[in-house]
Amino acid sequence: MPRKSLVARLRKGFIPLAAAASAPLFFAQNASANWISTEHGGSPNADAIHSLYLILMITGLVVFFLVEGLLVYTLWKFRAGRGHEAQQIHGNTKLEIGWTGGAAVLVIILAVVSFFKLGEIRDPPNSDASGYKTTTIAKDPGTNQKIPPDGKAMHIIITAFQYGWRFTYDDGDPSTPNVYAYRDLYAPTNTTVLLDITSQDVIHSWWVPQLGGKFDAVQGFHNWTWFKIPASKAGSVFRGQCAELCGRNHANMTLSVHALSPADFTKWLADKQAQLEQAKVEGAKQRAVVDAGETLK
Ligand SMILES: [Cu+2]
Repeated sequence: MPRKSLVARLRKGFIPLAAAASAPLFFAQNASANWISTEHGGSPNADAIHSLYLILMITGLVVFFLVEGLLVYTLWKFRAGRGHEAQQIHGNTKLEIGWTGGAAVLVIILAVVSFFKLGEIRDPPNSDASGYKTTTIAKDPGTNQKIPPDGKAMHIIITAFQYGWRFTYDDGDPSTPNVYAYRDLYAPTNTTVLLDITSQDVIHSWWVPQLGGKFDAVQGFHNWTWFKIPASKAGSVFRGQCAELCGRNHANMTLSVHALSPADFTKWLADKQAQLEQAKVEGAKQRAVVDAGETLK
């Protein structure tokens, strides 16, 4: 086979091959997220991440089109033509100082804007008066914990494990048992929820894109973050996924955050509490059977 036709064939085959390889991406909606920016809408920290992302991306695009546009213009303007060669231009001190200084100023501006935005992303606001009842949070020194200005929030302990999530609703009262749930986290709107993230085995990572950034779950260590779902999102479900490869079932380590109005949440919590109490009673009955020496059916 002549060499030329092989190259031509490869070239011909490349486009359909590339198209076929990238086509599945269009069906993986979660992989494409928001197409060009981050997911948001469930919590002010996610919104702040999104707006910072847009500021950086738009600035980057403006610089890109400015530089590439100037390059294309220069290629066209100083090109070779009939009767003259392409112009060869070397060195322009003013211009070089200009674009070096300009780029440095731009980087400084972006850094300052990012630091201002960091507060919105990291610092939890106060709960609303219409939110679910909050408890005073005792600050955990030696961690990255941030607490709202009034020191109050709802406290949920997230324990990741191979392969799931346990959510413990800490009511701040050591004399009553805490309600807990797996995989589905129910949360009240208008309420600042502080998340205390840890793991009971390997490293996992908490990530619900619409509710904010990603946080590692590490055994023996506590990572803190927060969310505050607006009232308009009551009834919404936010999907999440472990974002740290943690073993063979990592892909199945999904979770859902269900937003409920504070009234609905109070009801949910009471129902869950009753279910757990009932399970304890049933457990005690089964234990009594075993203790009596009978066989469990
Ligand atoms: Cu995982």
